[in-house]
Formats: sequence, C-alpha cells, structure tokens
Amino acid sequence: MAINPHFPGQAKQQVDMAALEAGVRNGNRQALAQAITLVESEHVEDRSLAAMLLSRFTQDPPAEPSFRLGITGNPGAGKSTLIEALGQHWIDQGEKVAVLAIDPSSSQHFGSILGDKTRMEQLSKREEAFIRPSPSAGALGGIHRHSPEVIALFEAAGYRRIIIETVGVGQNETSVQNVVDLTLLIALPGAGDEVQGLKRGVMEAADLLWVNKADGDRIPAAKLAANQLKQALGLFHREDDYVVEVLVGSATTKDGMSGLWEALDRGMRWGIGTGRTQERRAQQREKRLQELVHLGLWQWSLTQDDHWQPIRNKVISGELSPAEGALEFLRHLAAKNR
Ligand SMILES: Nc1nc2c(ncn2[C@@H]2O[C@H](COP(=O)(O)OP(=O)(O)O)[C@@H](O)[C@H]2O)c(=O)[nH]1
Ligand SMILES: [Mg+2]
Repeated sequence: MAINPHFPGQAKQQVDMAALEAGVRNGNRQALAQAITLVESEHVEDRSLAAMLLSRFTQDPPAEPSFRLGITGNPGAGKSTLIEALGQHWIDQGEKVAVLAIDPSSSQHFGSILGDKTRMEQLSKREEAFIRPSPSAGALGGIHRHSPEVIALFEAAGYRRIIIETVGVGQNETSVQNVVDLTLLIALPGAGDEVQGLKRGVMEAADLLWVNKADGDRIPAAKLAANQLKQALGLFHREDDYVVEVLVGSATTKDGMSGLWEALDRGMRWGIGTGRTQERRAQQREKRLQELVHLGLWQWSLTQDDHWQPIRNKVISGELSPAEGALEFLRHLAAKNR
C-alpha cells in the first residue's frame, strides 16, 4: 500500500518534463519560473511532477558547488538594500546570483511584492540575477515552506550564489539556518535596545553579524551596538571553532562593505575547507526528509484514512488523550502496512 499521497500521481500531460528540465538546465528564466511554480504548488499531481523533476537534478547535479547565504534581521534593517549591493558585487566577480525574497508586507497584494523587487532595482536589471519574491503566506519560520526545493532549482539553473532573505519575524527566523550554508544577521545601531530586541535563537543561528546604517550621526551608536553584540555572542557556545565576526557599516554609503564581502568569502571558504558545509547540508537533507514524511503522512491521514476521523473526534471530546490517540493511529498504520 502506498502511504505517500504523491505516488503514484496522475502525471499532467500538458507539462513537458523533458523540455522543462532542459530549459532549467540551460538557465532559461521562463522555464525556471515555471519549475518554481511547480515545486511551490500544493496540488497532489503537481507534487508528484515536482518530485520527478527534482530527482532528475539530484541524480545529475551541477559540477560547480554553490554557496547558499541566509540573511535575517528585523523588518527595515536593510536586508534588501544589502542584497542589492552584494548581488551586484558577486555578479561583477563573474557569478550568477539568485535571490529568494519573502515579502513581509502582504500576502494578498501583489503590489507589495513588486515593491520589494524595486528595492533591488539595479540587481533585478542584471542578466545574471534572478529574483524570486514569494508572498509570506505559506512562510514558516521566516522562510517559505518550499525553500529547499527552490534552492535546488536555482542550482540546477546554474546559479552558484544563492541568497535567501527572510521575512524578519524574530524567534521563528532561526529555521533559515536549515536551508543555507551561512547566516548573516543584520542589526541596527540601537545600542542596548538592539541587543535585547534580538531574540537569543536568532543570534545563536547567526554566523556573521553586520550592524547596518552606520552613517551620519549613527556611527558611534553602531560601534557601541557592535561591542555589545560581541559580548552577547561570547555567551554562546559553538561546537566548531568558527569565529563569529561582528562588522559595522552602511549599505547606503557602502562604508565597511568590502570588509563584509571579505568576511562572507572567508566564511564560505572555511565551510568548504573544513568539510562543515558538506556535513551541514547532509544534516539538512535528513531533516528535510523527516519534514516531508511528516507532512505527507499528515496530509494523507487527513484525507485518505478512515481511521483518522473517529480517533480525532475521540481526542477532541476528551475520550482519548492526544498521546493515546496518536499511538492508536500509528498502530493502525503499522498493522495496515504489515
Ligand atoms: N541610512 C541608511 N538607510 C538604510 C541603510 N540600509 C537600508 N536603509 C534604508 O532602510 C529602509 C529599509 O531597508 P530594506 O532594505 O527594505 O530593509 P529590509 O526590510 O530589511 O529588507 C530603506 O528605506 C532603506 O533605504 C543604511 O545603511 N543606511
Ligand atoms: Mg526586504
């Protein structure tokens, strides 16, 4: 019996999978956009097609390794402004850059999505850049629920520098660390307030900190904030010997920015050189497998299994505890699969 709701799926004949695969591999923007829409779709038939497409790329991955960077920080910290500059810097170095930006302002109004894209106005005009804005609807923990699959498509299309901008929602944002090689946290010159305003989990997940908007009369406050952040970081224990740096500068005046690019480069090389990036990606894949199995089982229980509703009703009415209900349902699944 097939537990996975996505197999066997009824392939939609109108999608020419071979053409879509070839289009993505050739870096065709339309094909890439179509493939992203497919992996973001919640339709059962699309999920099976998406899995088929992704497996072709997994079996035959691009030769050159990529670098996946997550950028977190409160709304207004300057994430998009920084990506505008970083993206162009990388392109000038000869790289292709893909950005997955979660639009925080609205899930309904497409105007806001365009709004965020214009913040990366120069970058979006570059041939070597691909910017995918996603509405925050469906975003979990500050990132889109299909981010790992979208990243895989970016890589298949030849983008070797991948930036994920999170929605900036505090504690939940830590989950970006599950899809990237390195997380950059953007803070603001609010001195003590700023350190307190950043949740512990967000700080712990950061591999590099940048105190932004250090321009004009905010420079002393930015330096103070950087020192306080350094002190706060000293309280966390890291399992590896990586040193989390705190840098100060301005995305507007570009002060300090070359130092930031160098630190990113160091972080990238450290990850690859020590094997930490490969290790981290392996852990991320395992975690993603678990997530997708949970999700698949869950959707399947809700729609396919006759045993689910009666157990659910008993738990709601208090006749069974949630733990008993879960155990009973899992036993039923196990018996059914024997
Ligand atoms: N003064 C100053 N303003 C900045 C800087 N970086 C971004 N901003 C401004 O801060 C606002 C929010 O920036 P944005 O990049 O959209 O922040 P995000 O919400 O984190 O993506 C915009 O008006 C930017 O122009 C900076 O370094 N200095
Ligand atoms: Mg933004």
